[in-house]
Amino acid sequence: MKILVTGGAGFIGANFIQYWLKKHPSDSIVNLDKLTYAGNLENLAQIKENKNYSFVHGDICDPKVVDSAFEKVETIVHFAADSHVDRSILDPDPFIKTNIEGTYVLLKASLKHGVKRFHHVSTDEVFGSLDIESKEKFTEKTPYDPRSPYSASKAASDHLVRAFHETFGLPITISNCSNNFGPYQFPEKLMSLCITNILEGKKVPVYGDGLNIRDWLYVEDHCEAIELILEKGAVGETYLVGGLTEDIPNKEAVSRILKLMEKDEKEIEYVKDRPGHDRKYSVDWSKIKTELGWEPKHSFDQALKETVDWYKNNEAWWKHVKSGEYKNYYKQQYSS
Ligand code: NAD
Ligand code: TDX
Repeated sequence: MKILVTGGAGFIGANFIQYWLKKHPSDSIVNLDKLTYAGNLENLAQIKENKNYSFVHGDICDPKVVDSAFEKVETIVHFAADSHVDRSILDPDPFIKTNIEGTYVLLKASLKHGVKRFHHVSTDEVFGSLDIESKEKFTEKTPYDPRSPYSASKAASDHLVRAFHETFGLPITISNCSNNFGPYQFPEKLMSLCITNILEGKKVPVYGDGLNIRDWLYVEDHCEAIELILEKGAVGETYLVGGLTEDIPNKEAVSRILKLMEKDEKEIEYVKDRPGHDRKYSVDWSKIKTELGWEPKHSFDQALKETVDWYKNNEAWWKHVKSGEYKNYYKQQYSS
C-alpha cells in the first residue's frame, strides 16, 4: 500500500511514519510537509535512507504540489496543521489557511485521484470545554463547540471532511484525540516545555490556577489507534481516542514530571492565564474499544517516565529546536 502522510515532519506524524514502517515494512510512505517552525526532518533521521520512504517539501494549500504528491496513493493520513492554541491566539491567520483551506485542497485532490481512504486526524478540542466538577466525557455524539481559533479551524476541517463523504462519497474516517505526549514533541506544548525547561534549569510556566484538566494520550497509543482505524474502521465513521489518565489537573501533571526529575513544586511559576482557556477535556473512547478492539496500552506514569528519559537522552534534538525562532516566540508568549 502507498500512503500519503501530510505533516509527517511534525510530532505525531513523525512518530506515525516510524511506527508504520516498522510494522508494515513493505508499504511505502510519501511525507508531504511544508517544514514550518514545527516541522523537523531530524524527527525522521532514522528512516531517511529507507527505500520505502520519500519526502516532498510543499504546502498542502498548493493544489499543484498536492496533485503531484498523489500519484498512485491509496490512503491519506492527514496530520498537517498549525497545532498550538497559544499561537492561534497570537495570530489565527495560518490556522485558517492551513487547517481549513489546506484540508479542502487535499479533499478535492482525494476525489480527483479516487483514493480509497482519507483519514483525518483531529482533536477533542472541537467539543469545547467541560465544567471542572462535571463527570461528563466527550463522545462521538457531543455537539461541536470550539472556543479558540485553533479548535474552530479544526472543527471547520472536520465538517468539510464529513461533507465530502456525505455529498461526494469520499471514503473518509476521522479520529478526534486528546492531548498527546511523547518523543519529538515541539517544546511549546505543556509536557515537552516542562521537561526541557527543567533540564535547562528554568521555571515551568503554569497558566492561571493550574486546575485545568486534560486527557493525556501517549503518542504510540495514538499511532496504534490510527492503524486500527485504517485497517478495520468503517468508512464515514468518527472515533474518539483518549488516554488512561483520570482528571489530572495541569499542576498535578507538572508535579509528577518534577518528581520524576527529582525537583519539587518550587519550580512552578504561575503565569497569566490563556484567554478563553478551556477548563476540562475528558474523552470516552468506548466506541473504538468496542468496535475495533483498541485501548491505550501505556499507563500515564510509565509513559511519562519514558518521555522524560527520551528528552534526557536527546538533548541535542531539543536544544537545536529551542534555538532560533523559538526564542522569539517564548519571549512574546511568556514575557508578561
Ligand atoms: P505539529 O505542530 O507538531 O506538526 C505539524 C506538522 O504539519 C509540521 O511538520 C508542519 O511543518 C506541518 N505543516 C503545517 N502547515 C503545513 C502546510 N500548510 N502544508 C504542509 N505541512 C504543513 O503537530 P502535531 O502535534 O504533530 O499534530 C498533528 C495533528 O494532530 C494536527 O492535525 C493536530 O491538530 C492533531 N492533534 C494534535 C494533538 C496533540 O496533542 N499534539 C492532539 C489532537 C489532535
Ligand atoms: O506553558 C504552558 N502552561 C500551561 O499551563 C502551556 C503551553 C500550557 N499550559 C496549559 C494549557 C492547557 O490547559 O497546559 C494544558 C495543555 O496545554 P497545551 O500543551 O498547549 O495543549 P492544549 O492547549 O490542551 O492543546 C493540545 O491538545 C489538543 C494540542 O496543542 C492540540 O494540538 C491538540 O489538538
